[in-house]
Amino acid sequence: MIQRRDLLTWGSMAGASSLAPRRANAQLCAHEPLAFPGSPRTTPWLSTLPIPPLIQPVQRLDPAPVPGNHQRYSEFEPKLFYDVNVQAITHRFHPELPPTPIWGYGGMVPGPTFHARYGEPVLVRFRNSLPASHVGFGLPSIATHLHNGHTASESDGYPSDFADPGHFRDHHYANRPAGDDPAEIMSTLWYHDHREDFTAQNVVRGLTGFYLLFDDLDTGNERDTNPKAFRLPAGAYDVPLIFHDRAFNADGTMAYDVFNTAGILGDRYTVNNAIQPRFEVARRKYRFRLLNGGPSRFYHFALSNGERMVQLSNDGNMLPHPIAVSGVTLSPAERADVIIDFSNARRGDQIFLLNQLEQTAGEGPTGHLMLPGDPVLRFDVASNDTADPSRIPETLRPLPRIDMREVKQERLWKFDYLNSNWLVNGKLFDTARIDAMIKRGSAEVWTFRNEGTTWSHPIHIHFEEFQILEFNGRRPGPGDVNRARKDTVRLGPNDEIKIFMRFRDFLGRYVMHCHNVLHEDHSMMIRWDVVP
Ligand SMILES: [Cu+2]
Repeated sequence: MIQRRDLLTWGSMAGASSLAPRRANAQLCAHEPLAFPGSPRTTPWLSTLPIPPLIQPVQRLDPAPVPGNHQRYSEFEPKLFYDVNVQAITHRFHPELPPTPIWGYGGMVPGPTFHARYGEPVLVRFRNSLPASHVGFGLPSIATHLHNGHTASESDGYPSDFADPGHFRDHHYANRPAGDDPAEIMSTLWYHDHREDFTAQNVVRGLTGFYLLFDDLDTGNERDTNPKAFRLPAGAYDVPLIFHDRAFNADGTMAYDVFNTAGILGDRYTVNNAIQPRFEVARRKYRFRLLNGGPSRFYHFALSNGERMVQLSNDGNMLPHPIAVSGVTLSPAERADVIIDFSNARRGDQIFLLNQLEQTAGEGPTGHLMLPGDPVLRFDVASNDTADPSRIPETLRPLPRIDMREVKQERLWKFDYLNSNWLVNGKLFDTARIDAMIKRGSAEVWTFRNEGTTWSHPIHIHFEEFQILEFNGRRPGPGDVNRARKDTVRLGPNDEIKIFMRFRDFLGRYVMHCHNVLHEDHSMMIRWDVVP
């Protein structure tokens, strides 16, 4: 008999599709009710998948940026400047729903996608043009975090570094690997709001976007003639997908429960902020960048035709080698780049991307798989064939070495709940209290322990990636997708995870927090500082 706990541990999801169906009556083409009942009816597959446009740089920023506000500015002098105006607009999540008020970077949801390159530092100005008189959920005050950029503290979107309406904040992204180590190069990042106490509301209001990094191996060119280039599917075949579950009021406006401090589950799945869209695909390979945008739902993604996907990365980090998987589990903020190959599909086939992970209101995922699962996105296999010069390399990026002699400090972080608050080591977050002082140039071992019994906490550390030393006493083995660099790790009930990380390059304050953003806001977060 399969125990519930077994399903919550890493790696076991891969074989879990052989479980007996829990909901044998689930219909792939019908609307599946989720945990937040009451959204108006929507017909699935009416919308085509929206693809956020690429952001374009501007010639100059006015007023000019102040180099003295940034660490190592002249060393990583920005080559490109971007101006992102954060605006209140309306958006249609579905053709059968009326436009509803949202906030968008550049006035769109998701915000525009960055294509950034290593060795090409950029400066991004986020301007707050939100209405100061806003009514409803969300606070018109922004702190933008590039998750998980290797970013100087003052550009990292520290929760109290916010800009109110009429103000802006400049973010300097060096686009330089941690410790100048090529093994630390990242690929799929995203930017989102991190305003103290209001991250959940502002993210649900729409403040998210993709930031994709390229380098000499992952070049974004599938016809690259450099023999070392990965030549992964690129251009129109490299598709970012952000998943949310949302709820709507009877009048079609977005719903939110400001009194919920545990976790909000919507009854409509959106992909790139369209409810259950369809996407026409050619019979070839695609790179999909899967991102769980939250706020609180966990997913296990699988394909309705039973085909496997090839997982390239875990969070923003390439694996040492690609791994064929039957499904991908993502907690809020986790990412996975996967290859889906449609070359064996028949013209006219409809293939569904399914969420199979069961989660009920007020709790984390149960660990049970719903079979066949909730259809989230429909792939329509097109009638015309397209050339496919892309490939899946055998080797991606080696893992950075772990040298335990560099470890100067071990720390234990206990995650628990008391009286509507979510605590770390028994404390609420305080922007002014330093919970860990870390010497630059050192490494540390941290242990995360979940002392709760119902919620899984996706624990996210800013700035530096970590590697899992032990998951409940067991080291991830070769072929395990969690033998990887990570920036967010799912800490299930009673789980204990031990990680290794280095602290390099920049000084200042950062945070570690639960990325169920309702827990983050109430107030499961700590401050840690890198000091000389
Ligand atoms: Cu949590």
